[in-house]
Amino acid sequence: MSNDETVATAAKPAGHEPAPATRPSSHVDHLADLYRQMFVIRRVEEEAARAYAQGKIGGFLHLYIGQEAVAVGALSALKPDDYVVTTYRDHGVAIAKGMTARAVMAELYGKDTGCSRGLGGSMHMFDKKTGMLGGHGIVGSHIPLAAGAAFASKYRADGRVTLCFFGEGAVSIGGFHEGVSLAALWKLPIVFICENNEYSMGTPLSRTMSVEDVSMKALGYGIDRDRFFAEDVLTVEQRIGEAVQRARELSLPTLVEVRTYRFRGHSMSDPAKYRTAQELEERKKKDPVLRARAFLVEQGFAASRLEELEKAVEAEVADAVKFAEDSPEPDASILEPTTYDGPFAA
Ligand SMILES: Cc1ncc(C[n+]2csc(CCOP(=O)(O)OP(=O)(O)O)c2C)c(N)n1
Repeated sequence: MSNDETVATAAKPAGHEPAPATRPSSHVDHLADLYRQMFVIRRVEEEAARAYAQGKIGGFLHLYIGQEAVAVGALSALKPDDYVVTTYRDHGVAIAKGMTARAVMAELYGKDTGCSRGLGGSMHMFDKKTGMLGGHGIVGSHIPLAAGAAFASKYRADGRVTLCFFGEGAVSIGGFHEGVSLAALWKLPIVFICENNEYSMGTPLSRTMSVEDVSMKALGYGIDRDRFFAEDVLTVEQRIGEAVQRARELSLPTLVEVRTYRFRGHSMSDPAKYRTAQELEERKKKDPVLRARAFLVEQGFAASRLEELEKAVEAEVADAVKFAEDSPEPDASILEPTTYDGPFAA
């Protein structure tokens, strides 16, 4: 299957044009910004893995390393006040949605300065300000929630679009079908993005689904679909952008299957023995972060600017780690108002 694989949809039956060979400088600057975001995510997670190994981060830690082009490309197609809902593999989406490396790292460390005041940890990145509606730990459970957010937007006519990310493991779960069914029925402004990274924990897709083309599920609900590889962040931005436009302008949902690959285990405790070293090495050759970097160089982005950009990212990430380490633990008194007397208390 090539990187340009295109699935014809009712809204766009024609094939997609390949990206132009050279781009004007504003496009190069745009690519540089996408690369910067991916590099921040990569470096934040590498530092998180190190801190986890040192026992500074507890609980689960599901890394997004290898999948960065999906979050960064997709969220680049959104407006700032649009909504996003995702799974426990949420650090990349959180940063791409505009959350700071500090807020994410401090949450990972369980500190009071984290986005959820250290109470949520890795799987519960949440930030009302940026429209980041989580971070959800139960596979597929957030898909109806995302449909609900999109319903609210339609009801209020606020023009917002919701992006909902999930893994291919969620597609056989009831919540997926409930969410997609309602979105189709009520014509909700939402894009369902299945990040097909080939494994649900250690189980390959071929052992969980009779039809391996996840996007085909859209046919059963009469909605548009798309399917492509996510090695090039600009491709992701363009293709998700088409679905976002359909949601915003026509209030129609789309199911998009984005083919990707995670370079680390499912979580930090997974040695990933279900795949060969050779398979991993082959996939690393298509690393979306390195690919964007190489493309920038090819497009004439000055080496000095690249060095400056990468230094700034390193400084931002080092600052986030220091911030998390220096921040206080949440005081135990936070448990009472968040459990009994908070805004949701009876
Ligand atoms: C309802 C439910 N069942 C099982 C689990 C345990 N679990 C956590 S992640 C996961 C695999 C999900 O794989 P996938 O949806 O493909 O996402 P990926 O981890 O590959 O990003 C499972 C079974 C869970 N969290 N929720």
